[in-house]
Amino acid sequence: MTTGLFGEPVRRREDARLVTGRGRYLDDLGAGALAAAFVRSPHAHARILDVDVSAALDVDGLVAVYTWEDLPGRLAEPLPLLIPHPALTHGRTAYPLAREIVRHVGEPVVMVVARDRYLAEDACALIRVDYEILKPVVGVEQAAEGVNLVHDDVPGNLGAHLVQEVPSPSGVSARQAVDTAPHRLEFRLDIERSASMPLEGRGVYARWDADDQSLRVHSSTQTSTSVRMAIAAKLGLPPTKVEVIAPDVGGGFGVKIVHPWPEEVLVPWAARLLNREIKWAEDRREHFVSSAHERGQVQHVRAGFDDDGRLLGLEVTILHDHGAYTPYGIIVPIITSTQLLGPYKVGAYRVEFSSIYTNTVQVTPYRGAGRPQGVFCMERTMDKIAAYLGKDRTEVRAANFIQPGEFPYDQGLTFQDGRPLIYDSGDYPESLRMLKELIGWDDFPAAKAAAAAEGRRLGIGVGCYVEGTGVGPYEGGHVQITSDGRVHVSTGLTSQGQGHETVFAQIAATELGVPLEKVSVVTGDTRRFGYAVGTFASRAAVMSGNAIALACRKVREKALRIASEALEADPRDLEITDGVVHVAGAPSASIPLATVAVLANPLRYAFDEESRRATQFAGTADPDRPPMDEGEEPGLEGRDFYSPVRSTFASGMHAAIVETDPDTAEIRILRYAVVHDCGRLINPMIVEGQIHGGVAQGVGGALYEKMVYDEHGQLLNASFMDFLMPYATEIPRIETAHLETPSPLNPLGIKGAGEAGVIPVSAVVAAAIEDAEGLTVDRMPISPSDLWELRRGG
Ligand code: MCN
Repeated sequence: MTTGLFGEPVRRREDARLVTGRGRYLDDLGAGALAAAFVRSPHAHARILDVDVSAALDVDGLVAVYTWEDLPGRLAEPLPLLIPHPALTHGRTAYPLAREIVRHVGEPVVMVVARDRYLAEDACALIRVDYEILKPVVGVEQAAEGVNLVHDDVPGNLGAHLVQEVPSPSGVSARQAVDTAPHRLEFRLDIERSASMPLEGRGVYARWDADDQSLRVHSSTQTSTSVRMAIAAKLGLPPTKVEVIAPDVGGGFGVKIVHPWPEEVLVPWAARLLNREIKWAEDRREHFVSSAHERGQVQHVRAGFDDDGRLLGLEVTILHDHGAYTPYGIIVPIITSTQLLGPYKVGAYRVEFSSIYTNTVQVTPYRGAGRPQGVFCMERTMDKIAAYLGKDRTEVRAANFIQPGEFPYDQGLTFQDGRPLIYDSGDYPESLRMLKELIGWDDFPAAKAAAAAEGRRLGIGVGCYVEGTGVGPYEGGHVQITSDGRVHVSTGLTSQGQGHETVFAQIAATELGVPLEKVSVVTGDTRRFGYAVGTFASRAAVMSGNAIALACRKVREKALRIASEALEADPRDLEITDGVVHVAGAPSASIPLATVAVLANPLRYAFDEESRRATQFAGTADPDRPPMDEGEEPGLEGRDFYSPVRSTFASGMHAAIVETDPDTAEIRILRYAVVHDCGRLINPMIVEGQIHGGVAQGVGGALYEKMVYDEHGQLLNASFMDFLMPYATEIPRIETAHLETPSPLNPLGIKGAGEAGVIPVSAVVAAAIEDAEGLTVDRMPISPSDLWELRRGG
């Protein structure tokens, strides 16, 4: 019986290779290549007066040194602003190498190419850059005062300002609804900066083929096709002369969607100029100070509600710290503001954000992308309402839920892709019921009281979220069945550890009726599939999954058509089982797919006995027909694209039980439970793995991770010695249950799952700490010293 089909918890086939050291990451490639290294700004804000490279020129093994003045044509222009938005009136991006002004510590100023990385770093150390230090702008609230400017031509450091207002059905504004509600609350939330911290940093390796006048670039990227377009545009090459391949990628978590990174265009440019292979692999400090951060926001909330805790009006004002540049536009605060409402119906809603420049590392999306901040806001609101009214926290949430019969549900907002934000399916009351059962919500008060009798402090918290996933515009899949019966699947988006080799194989095996082990999958290689968007926004399963299914259906139809001629049967009576086409109910009337693949090509190469025998079926063809009918193509292959009308909305609910130490304020998560709904599950084990990883990352955001800048714009904790991330020892066993409400929007009924785990964790942990301590927690993360201060009234 065929196993490993859609819905089965198949083990990840890529893991054996990856965990036994056979993965090929960027820095495993190009052993003999020259190395690039960068002189980066030590100042947060400064004018470059002079760059003196003379001492570096004496370094044995130095090949080239470049500053902005050396960059030709479009390479000398600022990097692209990838997602413009009308509200982003003052979008700014960096030059690949700084031109006159540096705007954050870590900005690249000089590029050095040398025989190896040691020599390149030695040369960097000998380059003298004279700076005139300018006033650094640090801290979003000070920056918003606009006394000192990050960009001279951006008054108030205000990059963007956007208001979205959804009045009540009867036309009442959010302000009015809050002002006239029976009860009101106002509060402020502080969310610190964190960052994607893939264990493998960014990296690029480029080779120029002088004969073919083409570039082959390997990049540790989430978006190989976009990197290709960007390199082609910046270097003035036709895209057909640039191939970009994502090798194994050791995590991305958002930071590797930016395209191109300065290094990603500079290294290929120098490779062509010098006609040499060149590689750059980011080190950890570079990752801290020259890639991207996220999360940092200050949020003010006004909420009005009735006696049952129903939200009648909600006003949220967000100050978003955008760092020095906006390569990804204002996507993060847009996501916060539009997905903040979660699974709830709110009478009237108004959200306003200001996106503020500071002399810190730029902001681009990090797993969850603005949603953890939004969920923190909404879930803190729910908890505060419950506390105010003296109600159970789950009861208040349930009072506000969108009900199962109300889908599709239009929140009246515009999603980040410019389309209306309409939830497609879900069952929030059932999720909450399952979660309460899983964590033992109703039994907790007794456990808490028993612990208290022993002098222990336990607390429980809950948090809900809805996540728009599977954003367009499209993704494609190509499927080929070869004459050995193997199935080759390719899709253009890349993989960073999500298990795509396994799940896409499961989809193809199911659609085509072939054993899983017969299917191989290639992702992220523009030589194999040149049209793609990329892996981010929990979109691969929905987008490439459906595209591959559609391509398989085309191939299946062709296979059945060819087999029906061979078997002299109606194609509608045919089935494919274990790679063999047979007449339903008559397994002996059959033909292997391998043979069908041979028949699909009028030029019949048959290398094995079985296929050779099958070629006799050629004799049944009409002698008056050409060997290949008009419109027909040789081979058993096809490709298709999937383009959704709008995003599909996954959802979930988490609960945690924490214990806080009365003496040391240490915070321990004892239990963590998740109910998750990503529609039909392709592989429950992989989804659980994604949720576990996400929750672990969320625990980092809830308890440990923050970028600490001083008033000079120096990042004080730019190393793994100082920037705390949770180890496995800090992560409890994560209990997971799935609810499957299929999406009506796509053929497979799936929704995304890749970011879900991270989204509500800070809200849940804060709520649990509050419950344990009887304090208010309005910040994320919260460390033992923060808790200590809160206890002291700080
Ligand atoms: N899946 C499934 N059934 C569903 C939905 C998803 O079996 N109904 C499977 C998918 O087939 C896929 C995985 O779950 O193997 C995640 O699917 P999806 O939600 O489509 O997310 P993507 O594959 O698009 O991955 C992107 C997402 C994001 S946005 C970040 S950030 C993130 C994440 O994935 N970065 C990761 N998970 C990561 N995991 C690893 N190991 N490394 C990263 O950098």
